[in-house]
Amino acid sequence: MKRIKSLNTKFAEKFGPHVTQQYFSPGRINLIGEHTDYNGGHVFPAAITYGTYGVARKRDDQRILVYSVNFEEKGVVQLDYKKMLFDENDGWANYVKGVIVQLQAQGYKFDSGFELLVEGNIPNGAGLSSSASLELLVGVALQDLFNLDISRLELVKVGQKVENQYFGLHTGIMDQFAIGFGQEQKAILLDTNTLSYELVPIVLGEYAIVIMNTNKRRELSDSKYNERRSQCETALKLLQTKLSIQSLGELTNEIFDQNVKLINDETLIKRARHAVYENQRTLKAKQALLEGDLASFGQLMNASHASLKNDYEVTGTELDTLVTSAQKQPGVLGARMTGAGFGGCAIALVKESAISNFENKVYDDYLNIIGYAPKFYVAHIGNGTLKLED
Ligand code: GAF
Repeated sequence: MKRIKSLNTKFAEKFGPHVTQQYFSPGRINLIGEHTDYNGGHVFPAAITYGTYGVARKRDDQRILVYSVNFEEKGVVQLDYKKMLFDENDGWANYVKGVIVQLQAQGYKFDSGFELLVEGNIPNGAGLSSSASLELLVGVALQDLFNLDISRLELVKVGQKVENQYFGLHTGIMDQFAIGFGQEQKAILLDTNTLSYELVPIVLGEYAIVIMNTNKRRELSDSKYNERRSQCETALKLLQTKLSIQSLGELTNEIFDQNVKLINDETLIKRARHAVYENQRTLKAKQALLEGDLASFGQLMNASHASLKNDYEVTGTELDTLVTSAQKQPGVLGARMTGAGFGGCAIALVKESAISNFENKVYDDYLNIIGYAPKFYVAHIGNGTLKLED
């Protein structure tokens, strides 16, 4: 494989010629089911073929040396098992530390240092989960190098804990799960309440999923994300004064509507309504995909975006501009933002023969309104994190 060869060459330049192990960890898109994963609802993501590559080897001493081709300016970052606290100066390498800290907390031992070189081709900060991709890459590499007896699900949870405890971002488990368990041409319907999941074939016939990148840098998104989560938790507590439920994901739209008065705050009602309705839409979307009813799937995508815009308020001008333009183009069945929102990417279900016209038209609309260009990628659905054989 050409890429492995070039990564090994870069590894040898940085660390000397050694026998190495190679890994790949994908990014993800979410087809539908947004901001439902911390509300006990369903999500419907898939791993994509963009991702993070890693080359690693164990050292004979205790030194940890890591290098990212994407952050060359950082050079080789030296880490120390005894100094694993977050340090802004370490930049991307904090993810490596976060994974080590979580694994150590669970009793896993590292009997030596290691070298790791990574290179990713997930568009940066685009909401396609470059961070979860890196977390799983590091987790799987360490599992392999140090023969750690840890299951894939535990590694997925380690990744989530890195976000929650190391970085203080109260995310759900969707991203790490999609990246850890993804399969070629399959979407994952995950019940975040039980962690049971179903792999659903993505059969799109003459249609394709086009990823549209706003190229908007995500600002303040972390605090807004955490705020949305705590608003949902407050709404849940108010509903629990009468309903015996553990999460918003247990509610049907009808039961929510009948009890909505328990939530005495307009903003909280909107947040909870999104979580409940989006969960129901996700279940319908999975059924539509299974039945090959792409028209209904597209309608559900459109409804999802409207709810994320009006009730959850996580879209913003850039995502709305892309999605509004996308939805009115010929050959489009539906479009919506994907991921956390506040910038990042949207996806559209587009007839393959119409893609080039679609991209031109959406590009022009976006440039006219926003003042800078968006970017497009056709999504290919690939496998979860794995060790590569050369
Ligand atoms: C981010 C989070 F990491 C996920 O857990 C999920 O909540 C998503 O935003 C929104 O659906 O990607």
